[in-house]
Amino acid sequence: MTPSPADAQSAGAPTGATAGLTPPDVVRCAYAELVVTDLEASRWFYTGLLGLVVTAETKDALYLRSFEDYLHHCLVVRQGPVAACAKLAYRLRSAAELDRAQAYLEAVGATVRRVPAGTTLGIGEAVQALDPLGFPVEFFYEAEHVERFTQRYDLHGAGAITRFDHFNVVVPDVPAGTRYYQGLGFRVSEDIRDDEGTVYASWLHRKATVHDVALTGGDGPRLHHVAFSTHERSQILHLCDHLGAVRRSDQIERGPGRHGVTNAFYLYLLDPDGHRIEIYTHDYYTGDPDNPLITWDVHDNQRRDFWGSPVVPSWYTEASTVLDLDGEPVPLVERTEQREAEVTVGADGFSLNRSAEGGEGKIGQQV
Ligand code: 4SX
Ligand code: FE2
Ligand code: CA
Repeated sequence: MTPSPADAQSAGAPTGATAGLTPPDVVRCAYAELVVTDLEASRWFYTGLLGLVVTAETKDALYLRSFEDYLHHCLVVRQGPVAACAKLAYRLRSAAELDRAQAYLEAVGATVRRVPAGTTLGIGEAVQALDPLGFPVEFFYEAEHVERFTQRYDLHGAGAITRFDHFNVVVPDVPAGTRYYQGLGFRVSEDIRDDEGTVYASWLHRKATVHDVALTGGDGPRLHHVAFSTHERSQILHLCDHLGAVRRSDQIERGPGRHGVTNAFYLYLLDPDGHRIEIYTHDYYTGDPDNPLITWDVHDNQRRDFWGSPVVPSWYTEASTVLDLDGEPVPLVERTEQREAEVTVGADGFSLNRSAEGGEGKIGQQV
């Protein structure tokens, strides 16, 4: 961990097309829409295992919320021909921000459309766009309020999901993606770099947690994962036990562990279509205006797992296709810069723990 470059937060100052425009006031990441190929298999995963609450259900979709949600949903799971991500939605501070969102996205060259209330069940008027990074995004304020189940402990299972936490997206050019989100008013909390100036990943936030969105370097646009938070680590461990008990431990992709970046306790699951779902807890408060940026060296073996556990190769290579506003897959752009899994020997777990001593990584000794 080294101090960050002093200019890291100012890099997103609006220039060119957005000069003079005020970006929309984004409160937080709010919900994702995933296309799945077997709704019944997904129903088991999202309600039977994760315990998400069904707010509404149609012939081909489930509208799900976590125990703290009072908005209609934080996840839509919709049946379709091919597994994909159909939407990443952000909540605005008021309905007046819709015009700002539309103007801003048009200025950065996005394909934008304004949709009336009810276009998505439970959601008011919205601005939808294929953003400059190639992702289907939505900005909304109005949404249907439903009962908040915070204290319905009679309904909380041992693995209760409290909140929606973040999106993680794969983009070929992390600095360009970071500048785009900074222009939208997001602040960088952490990143992963090397000495030659290559940026491998960055984490950006609007709400006072480490992130609402993270950018992972790779062929993109693709969705890397969506993350839900629990109150406690024990709830994450229970989900592992639950999967073991039903002989579905193969749906555990990575973890449980402690992230270096964000400090969060984590678990990555694969839903029945291979969409990656992270369960996350214990990151830290970032709401002060001078929250310090943390930069990790890509060779620091504790950056992605604080205990030095290897990252499985699939975590670096696999991600979900994203759809454009017409439901067509968005073509991939290859990453031209170095890839993290290549510069860290093997997939991971082989790099330096104590770089000052020039020592060997803990697992490299064993092969
Ligand atoms: O793998 S990392 O420790 O870099 C990491 C990945 C940290 C926080 C996250 O939410 C994540 O997905
Ligand atoms: Fe994450
Ligand atoms: Ca490594």
